Amino acid sequence: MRPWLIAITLLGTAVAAALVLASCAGTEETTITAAETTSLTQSEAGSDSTTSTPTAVDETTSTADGSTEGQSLSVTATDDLRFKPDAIEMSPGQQVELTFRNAGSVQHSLAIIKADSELEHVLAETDEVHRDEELFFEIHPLDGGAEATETFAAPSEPGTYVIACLVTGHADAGMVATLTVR
Ligand SMILES: [Cu+2]
Repeated sequence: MRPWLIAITLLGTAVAAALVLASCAGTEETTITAAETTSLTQSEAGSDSTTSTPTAVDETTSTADGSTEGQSLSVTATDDLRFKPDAIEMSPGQQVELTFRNAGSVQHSLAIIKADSELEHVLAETDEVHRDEELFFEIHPLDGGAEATETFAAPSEPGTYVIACLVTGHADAGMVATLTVR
């Protein structure tokens, strides 16, 4: 073998070895990065899900604590006959600014029914005057896309109240939510 051929062969081997080393190192790095990314994603996802729950609790807690302060609430009605959220809280007698938004296309209303009333009784009541006595608060039916904001004092009696849409058939179909006063 001629000296220059040996040199090229050695060089070739060295380059090949270097390439193998480089690719090994590259693979390891990629693996570590992928593992780190995975663990980061998991911890981020974990912290997200743990922070989102306390956030919701915090809102409820802070509003429940601020019994002397006013509270702003927003409730949305949808055409699948649901209120979102389907459970709200108020402190007894607290000033509440309630924004009711109809995100659907048909009419929806929002009524808060007294704790000592049966929902079925209120819905079956044909005498409007008598029925109004059962209602603690009502935002009359809004057209689809409409929004109304009203301020009122929360019930002074702690307990569970029913929020219902009084558009015919809606509450019966499940368009109810819960108001907890405590
Ligand atoms: Cu409705």
